[in-house]
Amino acid sequence: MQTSLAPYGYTDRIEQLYQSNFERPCPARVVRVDKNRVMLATTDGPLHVAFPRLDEQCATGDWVQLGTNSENEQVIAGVLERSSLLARKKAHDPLSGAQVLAANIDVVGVVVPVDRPISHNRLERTLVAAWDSGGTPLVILTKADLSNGNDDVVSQVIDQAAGVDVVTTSAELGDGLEELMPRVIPGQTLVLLGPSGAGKSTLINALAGRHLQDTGDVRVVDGRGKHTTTSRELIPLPNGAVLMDTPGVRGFALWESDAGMEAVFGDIEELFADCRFQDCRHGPEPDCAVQAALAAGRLEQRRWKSYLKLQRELARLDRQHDEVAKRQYGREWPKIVKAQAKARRQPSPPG
Ligand SMILES: Nc1nc2c(ncn2[C@@H]2O[C@H](COP(=O)(O)OP(=O)(O)OP(=O)(O)O)[C@@H](O)[C@H]2O)c(=O)[nH]1
Ligand SMILES: [Mg+2]
Ligand SMILES: [Zn+2]
Repeated sequence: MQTSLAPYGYTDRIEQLYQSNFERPCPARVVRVDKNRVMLATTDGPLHVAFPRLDEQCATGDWVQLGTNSENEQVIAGVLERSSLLARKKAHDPLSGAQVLAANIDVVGVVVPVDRPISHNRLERTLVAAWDSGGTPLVILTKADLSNGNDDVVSQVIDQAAGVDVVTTSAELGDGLEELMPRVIPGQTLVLLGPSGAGKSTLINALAGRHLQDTGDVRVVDGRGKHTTTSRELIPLPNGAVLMDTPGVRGFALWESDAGMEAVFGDIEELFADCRFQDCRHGPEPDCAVQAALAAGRLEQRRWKSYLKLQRELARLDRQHDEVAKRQYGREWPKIVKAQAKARRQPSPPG
């Protein structure tokens, strides 16, 4: 096997993927995407290339095929099929589509700092997106040394994580690192997601055992805080695992969700089967299982509201997709809708 890319997660599986797609594989992994150029890890070391003009754009973590253009410059000639993809809706632009945050990640670390009140809404959203990415979510509590012995925070998070493993760390004290490390085995990629100042870069430095990423005090200048990390970047660890540092995100607007909503809110969706009416809207209808659970305190008001809000957001997105497709396909649109509906009715192939 080609080993010089091993620190960036080049495994037998990736090698086979290249061999089945290209006659002459020329592998590289996207380490960072800047405004006009992309930094790659190649078999000959780091390489900067222009942002590719492909139908499909590349993201940090992508495996790409290198080629040359007519001027004999090295370029990205193709993007390999992704094993997982973390995306969110682009901010401030309702129709602009998805922003791909990271590709080919095995573990999605949802970083929750315990030095401030937990944002349940953010945690839920990030968990939904993590499930939908195809990676395995892992909740990482940070700054445990600043929690004032507040076990409440930890138990609240465990409660909300709905079966996702929770690891408590303090980069300051070096606590929890030996618990975290076995979660990312050699060849795997772990992305860290969380608010600015959560300690993502500090944790990466602690895991790497040296200062690789700049870290910074949390300064609230304009209510937006100050982001120390400004781009998503792959960082190889000595044990052969790969970490991805990301800039703190303020919000996490969902893109598409199916498995994610079910994983995080499955207990709520199960209740629907017990409502008297199949089309119950879970309001004033008689014998509504949701209202009964709320009244009995078996379902938290906050979680129910949060669920409804995310569903509305996803429904709005669906309508927007439809609008865009309508414009794109014009009169072909009704046919496409029918074909899609038919495809959905058909059982998916085994495997
Ligand atoms: N006490 C304590 N402070 C920590 C710990 N981890 C991080 N910090 C501090 O928290 C601040 C922010 O840490 P960063 O690692 O820069 O946070 P970040 O999540 O990378 O932030 P962005 O890059 O802006 O997204 C720094 O001043 C760190 O020294 C910890 O475990 N304990
Ligand atoms: Mg950072
Ligand atoms: Zn109901």
